[in-house]
Amino acid sequence: MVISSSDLKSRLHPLINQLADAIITTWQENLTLFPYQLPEGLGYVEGKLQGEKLIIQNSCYQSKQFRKMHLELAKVGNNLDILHCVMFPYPQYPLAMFGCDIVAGKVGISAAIVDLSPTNADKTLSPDYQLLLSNLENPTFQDKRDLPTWGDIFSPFCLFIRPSNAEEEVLFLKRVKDFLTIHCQLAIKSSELSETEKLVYLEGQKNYCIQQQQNDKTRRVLEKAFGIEWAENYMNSVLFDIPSS
Ligand code: BLA
Repeated sequence: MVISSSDLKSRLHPLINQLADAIITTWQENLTLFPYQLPEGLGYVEGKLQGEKLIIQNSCYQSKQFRKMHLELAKVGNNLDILHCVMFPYPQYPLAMFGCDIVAGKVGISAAIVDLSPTNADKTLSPDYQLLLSNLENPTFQDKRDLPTWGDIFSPFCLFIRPSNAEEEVLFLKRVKDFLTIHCQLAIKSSELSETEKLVYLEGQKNYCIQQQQNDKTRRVLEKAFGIEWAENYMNSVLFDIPSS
């Protein structure tokens, strides 16, 4: 049986389902979207090497300010549901990287992370991001998680939690929407940098991708279903492709 994309979405954890809708809606409301062509054969993939079947469903767009806006939904057997989202700005705009990852297991969500990560020379969010983010309501979450060492790319506003209950899931969803809206609004207002400044942001994005590629937890899930080489290629060309210009 061929499982269509809408079927996959409805079979995922409700927070993932709602967040996927919220991301696409926020993009549509704020930006003019154009399709982004992922490498051949990597839009929808199913894999099964050992154990459980992994289904991956990608949606990918671009806009004036963003080279690539990627939303990925994945299901590993009946055990693991995943949402992954990254927005790669064109480096000529002085924008942060939006990133979000949710991992839900049988007993609920184990990891929910969202950040607007700086890619400028001093790896600090610009004052406009800082002001808007500081002005948001900032609820406390009971179970904050520690970042791995490669997570030095994230900003002080990074939220990494294990939601403790349904209320915290809703609060996380709200915070992701707020981060996204701020990001899209700053994107619309941003003007282009000089060639030299652009190179700094390009370097920052490369560093972001290099660090994210070190996430062994992501790599292991992909390797188990598709093999080492496939996982390496997927991490380098779909999840965290290093921009060339
Ligand atoms: C953690 N990511 C994880 C975990 C799994 C995945 C299984 C462990 C969950 C846990 O510790 O509770 C798996 N994530 C995936 C897979 C994909 C994915 C298979 O996206 C894609 C197919 N990861 C991102 C982005 C961020 C991110 C954009 O893709 C942040 C903006 C963060 N994921 C992230 C972090 C961890 C994680 C920080 C915890 C890693 C650790 O504790 O070592």
